[in-house]
Amino acid sequence: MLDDKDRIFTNLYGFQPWNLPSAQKRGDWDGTKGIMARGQDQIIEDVKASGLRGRGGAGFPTGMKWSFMPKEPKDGRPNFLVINADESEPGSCKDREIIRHDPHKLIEGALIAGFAMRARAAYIYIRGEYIREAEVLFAAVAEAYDQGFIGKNACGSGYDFDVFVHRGAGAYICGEETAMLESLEGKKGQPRLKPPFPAGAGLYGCPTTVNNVESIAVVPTILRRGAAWFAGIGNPKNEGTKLFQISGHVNKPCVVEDAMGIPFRELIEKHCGGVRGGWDNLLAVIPGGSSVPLVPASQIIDAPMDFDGLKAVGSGLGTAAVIVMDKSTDIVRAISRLSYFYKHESCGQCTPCREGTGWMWRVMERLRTGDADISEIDLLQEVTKQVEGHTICALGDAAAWPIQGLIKHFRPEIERRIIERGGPALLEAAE
Ligand code: L3W
Ligand code: SF4
Repeated sequence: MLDDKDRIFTNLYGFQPWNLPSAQKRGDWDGTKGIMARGQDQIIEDVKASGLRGRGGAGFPTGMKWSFMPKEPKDGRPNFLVINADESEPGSCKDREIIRHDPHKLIEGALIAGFAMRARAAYIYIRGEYIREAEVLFAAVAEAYDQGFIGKNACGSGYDFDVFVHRGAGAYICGEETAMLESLEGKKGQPRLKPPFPAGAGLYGCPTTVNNVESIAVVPTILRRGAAWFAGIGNPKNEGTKLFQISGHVNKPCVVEDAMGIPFRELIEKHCGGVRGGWDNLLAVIPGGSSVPLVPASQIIDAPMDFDGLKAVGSGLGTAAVIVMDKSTDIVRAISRLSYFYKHESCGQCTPCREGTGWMWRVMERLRTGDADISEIDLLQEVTKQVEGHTICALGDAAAWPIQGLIKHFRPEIERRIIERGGPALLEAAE
């Protein structure tokens, strides 16, 4: 579906060095000063026209987000850009590839995005476990400073712009944008209530935009090749190219760039050599990282892999971390494991999440072994509804949705285990 000439991440597999001379041969930092000379408002208009939507999971329109930033500093407060490289969503591993092999796309994007939003600096918050990636990023930032691409008079534009790399310490919740701001400020990484959104009060109370690595890294290419080029790829309201990260029961798991909206079957056939054991062996897919509901085989096969196409089948694109499960999967166990993950990563700040995630995991474990009452399936469903939408951040929703998806699509499998095990209700009935 995507022509090779339309690929943005031409060094995704690291066949060439990541360093500056090699990045420049791939086109990075080419005419950056000229792009900046178009002016801040024009850059934001171009990004809006490209249709780019945030690549960190929520799909919020990037140009619109940038336009929320004040054009003049208020009360002497500078604007900031924060780049979310705390990639921790189970299944997600695309930002890692960008940083490993194409870090200059990210740094150039940081300058252009930061300039457009009148930001004085960008903070790249990188996941603590990404040790080698952080080393590459520190070295690439140093190269960019040495060449005068960032720092004082960046690229000879007359604009001063700093880039700081900040390493996280291993907490999933610090990928939530306001927890990230707390963590950057040196505090415990706990999400803030929104509103105010970061554009109103973000880092140190200053106007801040938080964008995902991929969202920022595609910006220089969009501005070089034109908004219309990017908008011409994919489907309406779901434009552009996208990094898909396909793991699980396919013949060749990979990270690959293709057009938004590519049908699921085509994505898997073209890049992964098909499903392990053939298409009849497909059980279900989690198409967007662990926070989105699973989709059974029959509904995913022809689905367009974009925000709206996956919403239509009751799920979401998320980060496009596609987890493929064949019929050998213990689906109840798989979702129970995710429940454990969310219980473990809850920051504990709000009661429905702190208590609910532990409660949901414990019931999920009983459903896994069959040691539950049939009525607990509905009770669990009810508890997920009490957690969903009643918490400070989206982690509560993320813990609820996979369970809702499991009950919706695999209820007979849950019931089978309880019946075979002779759960409490059945025992009572027999007495
Ligand atoms: C100003 C308004 N700004 C929204 C901004 C907001 C944020 C962005 C999207 O969660 C999801 C989550 C994960 N004025 C605004 C406004 N904004 N309204 O727009 O906001 P929101 O609340 O829709 O989403 P979020 O809180 O950013 C992101 C899901 O993505 N996810 C992925 C997680 C990915 C990772 C990773 O490893 N990269 O953790 C997968 O599904 O669960 O639902 O910037 O401030 N009126
Ligand atoms: Fe913390 Fe969970 Fe509340 Fe988010 S929903 S703030 S992770 S307790």
